[in-house]
Parts: sequence; structure tokens; C-alpha cells
Amino acid sequence: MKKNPIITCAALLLALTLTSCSTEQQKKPDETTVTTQTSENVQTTESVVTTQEIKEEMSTENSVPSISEDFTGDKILIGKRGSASVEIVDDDKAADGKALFISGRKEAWNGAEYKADLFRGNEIDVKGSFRSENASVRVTIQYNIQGNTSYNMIFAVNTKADKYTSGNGKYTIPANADNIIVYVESDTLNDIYVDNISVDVCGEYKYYEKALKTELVDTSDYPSLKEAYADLFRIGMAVSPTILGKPDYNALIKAQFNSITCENDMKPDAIIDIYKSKKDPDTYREAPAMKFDHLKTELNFAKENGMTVRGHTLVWHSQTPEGLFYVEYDKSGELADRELMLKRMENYIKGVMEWTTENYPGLISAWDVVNEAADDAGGMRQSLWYKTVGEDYIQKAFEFARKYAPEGAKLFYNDYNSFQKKKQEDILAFLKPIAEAGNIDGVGMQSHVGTWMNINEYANALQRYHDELGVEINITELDIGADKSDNWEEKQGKYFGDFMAKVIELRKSGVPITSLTLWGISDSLSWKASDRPLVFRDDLSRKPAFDAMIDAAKNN
Ligand code: 9MR
Repeated sequence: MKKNPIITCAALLLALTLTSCSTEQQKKPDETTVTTQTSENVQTTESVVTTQEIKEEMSTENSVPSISEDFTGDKILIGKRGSASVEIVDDDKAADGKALFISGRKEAWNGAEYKADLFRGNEIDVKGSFRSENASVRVTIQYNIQGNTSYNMIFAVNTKADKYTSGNGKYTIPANADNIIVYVESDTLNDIYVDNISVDVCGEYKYYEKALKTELVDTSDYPSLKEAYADLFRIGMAVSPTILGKPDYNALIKAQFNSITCENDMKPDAIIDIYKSKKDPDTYREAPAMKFDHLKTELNFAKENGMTVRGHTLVWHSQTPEGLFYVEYDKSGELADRELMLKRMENYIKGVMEWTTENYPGLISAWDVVNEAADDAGGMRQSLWYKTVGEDYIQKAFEFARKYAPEGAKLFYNDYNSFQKKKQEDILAFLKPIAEAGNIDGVGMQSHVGTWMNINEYANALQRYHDELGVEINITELDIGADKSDNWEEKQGKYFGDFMAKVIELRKSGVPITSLTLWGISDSLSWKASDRPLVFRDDLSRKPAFDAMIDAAKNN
């Protein structure tokens, strides 16, 4: 049966709940390998059908892009790459008797490609079946960031000529990537048959394209959150380079906020250069290679506009290259032991602290030293940090952070759902010895919640972390998902107002809440877009939630 290349919203939402793509809150991106290809030797060619046509086929505004081809139809989304030719052929070895046939390849990178800009900022799950004589057929992703092209392998399969071999892999595409192309290549110049190839979004679809094309309203006369809360705490937002280059967003961020958190760029997978480390594991044995240039856009913006930055995050189970935990930085090799991982942890923390202190002295007000160490099911998360170092890895991370952090930078533990009773107990248990040693200054409440949350229960948790650990509190990643009712914006606004009133009451009663950060700018740019959890609409018009925040500061 012919499959529709574009699955519409309802079908995909159903598919998403059924697919293997994890819908967990956090997902670890698959580690990838850079291919040897360079930007000079690549000439891309027009696909048979372009990305534009993919958009036209997306009927409802929340449609999720998806590619699924068995090559039984006459319209295909895949095009040729380089000097290769592509055609649909009869193939009795293919599942439905049809396959894509790639021939005339003159270089390894010649093959077939999809334009994939609509997937930017999303984690994708790519599957395919291939046959080619004794080859390693790869599915690779290419994209540009600030003029630099990178090529990352999503997966590879060793193929035979007489039967199909299937493979799959996941990849998280940076939100600021452009000219995104997913393509099939191989290490030999042999012809390649392709069958059943698909690209799906994992979890919630982030429709950056739509939000970024929305005409924006004038925001210059809005009251200012940072001014309204000036006597209480800093007001921050999570930023990505996608919006920072755009004047209208810049203006709004400057007017409203006095703190930023890099939404992704300060995470270990953005800073650790795993490829460099793996290429030369002897040189990098105890200290992984690191890269920082990509951080400059966001940090310069903060510096130029008198903002502070929350450093997010140093030690985390997610968005950390898995190779970091292996002796040779290679997942197929031997797991590193405690001694080696402690060295890597110390050197990583030292390297990040040194670079930021040297280049942006005084800019980073707080560090999320450890993120999400508590398990939802109770106890500590059995992460690779836990497995390699042991249960004192959190303690060690704070020790190292204290050793290398500059004067004045506060050290935080950060987690989600940490208002829930059980998780609260677990977190308090592992943070107590760290607080006794004087190595922690604050607890970060991520606060990815919805209007279902009990505000009093939340407030009690803040009070308790402060009372029992003697630390300050940051609300680090606030977004409040709306329900699906007709008047959802009003209900969400009312809830935002009640939430802020309680937070202000706590602050005034002596709980040192020193900053509150919204996790994003406008609804469609949120990681949880379909919950519409932020205070600005896509056109940057203010939602009732924004006015409720302003009013709460005036009236409480
Ligand atoms: O908002 C971030 C999103 O762009 C990333 O794809 C995602 C990947 O893990 O991380 C999101 O930010 C997370 C934050 O770093 C830690 N707490 C949960 C946030 C939402 O997942």
C-alpha cells in the first residue's frame, strides 16, 4: 500500500504516542560521528520535490513534518545528490516490489537527499533499508550554523547486494541550523537500492519555522517585567541564537529581562568536543577537548545589555556525549572507571569556569552544577555519572565547582518536579552533606508545570529547601502549560497571577528567591509548544499571563 509522504497532525500525534521515539521529558541525543567530507567537495542539487512542497502539503497549522516512503508512488520527496542519478525501479527484493535506485556515484557523498529545514530544533528518528554490494551505507545530516557546515552520521549499516539491511538512528538538530539536508551515502561507489525510508520527529514538534515567519507586533509600549520585579528578584528567559539575531526579539528581551540562560549552548554536548577527544584519546585522556566559540553570541548579548547569565549546566545525564564515559571516548569500548571520570569531571568544570571567568568576568551569576540527579521512581538516577563515579558524584561535582568558581558565582542544584513530596525527600537527602560542607548556594526549581499543579504544595517545597539546606532559591525554567478549554488563555493568566502572588509572598516572608526565569520567549518557540506555556504569543503579543505577572508585582 502506498504511504502518504506527509502524515497530518492527528495521525502523527497518534503515531508519536506509538513510535519508539521517547516522549520522556529529557532525551539524550545520539552520539554521532563526523564524516570525512568537507564543505568544498559538496554540491547539492534540487530534490525531486522541494521543502516548499512539503510545507504546502501540511494542511493544518500544527501539522508535524514527516517523511515516509516505500517508493510505490510516483511522487517522491527524495532527490539526487552530487553526480548520482536516482530513479524508482521494480525490485523483487524490496518490501513492496519498488525501490529507489541510486547509480552513477563518483564520490562517496554522492547519493540521495532530503531537504529537512522543517525539522530544525527537533530530535528526529530516521529509518531505512538498503542494499549495495559490500558497503557501509550511511545516513548523514548536513547543516550550516553561522556559516560553518557540519556533517554528522545518523547511522550506518553494513550492506550486502542480495538482501536489504535495515538501520535506524536518532539525531537532535540544533535550533539555529540552516540548510538542513539528510542524505544517503556510502564508503564505496557501488550502486545503492533504498527501501522504506522515514524521518519522524521524536516527542513534541517544535515549529520554529512557523514562529519565525509570523509577523511580529510592536512591543515597545509593554510594561517591563524586570522593572516590575526590580525589588524582588531578577527576571530571566532561556535564549537561543535563533532569535537573538532578530531585532524585534532582541528589543523585547532587552526591555523585559535582566538575566538569560542559554537554552542549549552551555550544556556538555555543546561544549565537549567529543570527536576531537575520540580522535586523540591519549592527549585528551583526563580532560576532554572543549569548544566555546558558539557561546559568544549569547554571552556578548548579555554583557552588552547589562544582564547576568545562569550557567546551565555542568553535570547532567542528558545532552552529554555518551563517549565521555568511555576510556577511549568510544561507546563500543571500555567504560571509564571512577578515577578517570573524576579527573574528566574536574577538568571539565575547571575548563568551563576558566574560560567563562577569563572571557566574561562576573557575567555568570549562578551555575546549575548538577542537573536532574533524582530519579522519578525514587532515589538517585542511575545515570552514567552514577555508574562510573558512584553515588558521591554529586558531592564531587559541587566540590570541584566550588574549587574553580570565581567569587560571587552561586552554585545550584537544579531539577524538575522537585516540589513533589517523594522527589523532594530524595533531593534533600543527597544535598544535605553538600550543604553541610558549604558547597551549595541554591536550589533551582525548573518548574515545567501546568495549571494542574497545587501552588501551596509548590510553595512548601521552596520554603523547605531554604529551611533545611540554608540556601537560596531560583525558579529556573518556568513554563505553565494551558489546558484545552476554550478560555484557556484567561485560565492560564489567572493561574500565572496566583502563582506569582504566592512566590512574591514567600519572597517577602524571607525565602531568598533571587531569580525567576521563563523557559523561552513565545509559545511556538517553547520546547513544549502545544501546551502554549509562555507569556507571549507567536507574534509577541502579550497573553493574559504576561499582564497577570505585571499585576502580581503591583498588587502583592
Ligand atoms: O529547551 C531545551 C530543548 O531545546 C532541548 O531540546 C532539550 C533537550 O534535552 O532541553 C531543553 O531544556 C531542558 C533543560 O535543559 C533542562 N530541564 C528540562 C528542559 C526542557 O526539556
